[in-house]
Amino acid sequence: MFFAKKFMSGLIDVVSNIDPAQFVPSDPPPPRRPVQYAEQSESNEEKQFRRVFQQLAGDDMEVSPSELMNILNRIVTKHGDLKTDGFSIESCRSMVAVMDEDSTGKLGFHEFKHLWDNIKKWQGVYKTYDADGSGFISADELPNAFRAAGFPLNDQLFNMIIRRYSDDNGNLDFDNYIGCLVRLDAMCRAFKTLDKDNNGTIKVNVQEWLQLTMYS
Ligand SMILES: [Ca+2]
Ligand SMILES: [Ca+2]
Ligand SMILES: [Ca+2]
Repeated sequence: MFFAKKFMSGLIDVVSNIDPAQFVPSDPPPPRRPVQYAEQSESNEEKQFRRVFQQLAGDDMEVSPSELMNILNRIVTKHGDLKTDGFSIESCRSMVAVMDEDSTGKLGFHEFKHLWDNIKKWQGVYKTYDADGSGFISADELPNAFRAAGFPLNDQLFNMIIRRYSDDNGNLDFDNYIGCLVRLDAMCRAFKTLDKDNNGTIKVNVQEWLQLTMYS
């Protein structure tokens, strides 16, 4: 009886100590609007960002995975305090896929700005929670960093993230950290969209499941 009770409470603990309502994924980018209208209603910050975007994106006005890789790698070389072995094309393809709301295969202005704002925000978290200044987020720094980023996961999920994204010593470098958070954020947003009645459970068919997992 004692065992059963302990087992049950342990089970309930595992089920209930993670509450998707506590996740704070970023807001989705606004829907695509006609360029003329979009430009009229833009804030100064958006106008400035649009000029930078035009230079980065080139003639097609969209950022491809390889363009994203070049942009990010150019930036991290200027930040010596962020340890990284560089953003790989595979990680950039994944980031484009999960941010690509309109399925063009590249990032348009609002998709890119959404990603950019998140990277800036999470870079601040990385610096703050790299408590020993090693340039990496170690396994014991990771839970607080992820909580600060808006994702209060449980130990099981933190350990899974370390297994998947950290190196042999349990250190998460900057590119792996950003790749992981972009994906986590996008998956939480997708979950919230699918969880229409907000009860913490979703029902997906195989088509939806494959769309979600294979284009990511
Ligand atoms: Ca890396
Ligand atoms: Ca797109
Ligand atoms: Ca550290």
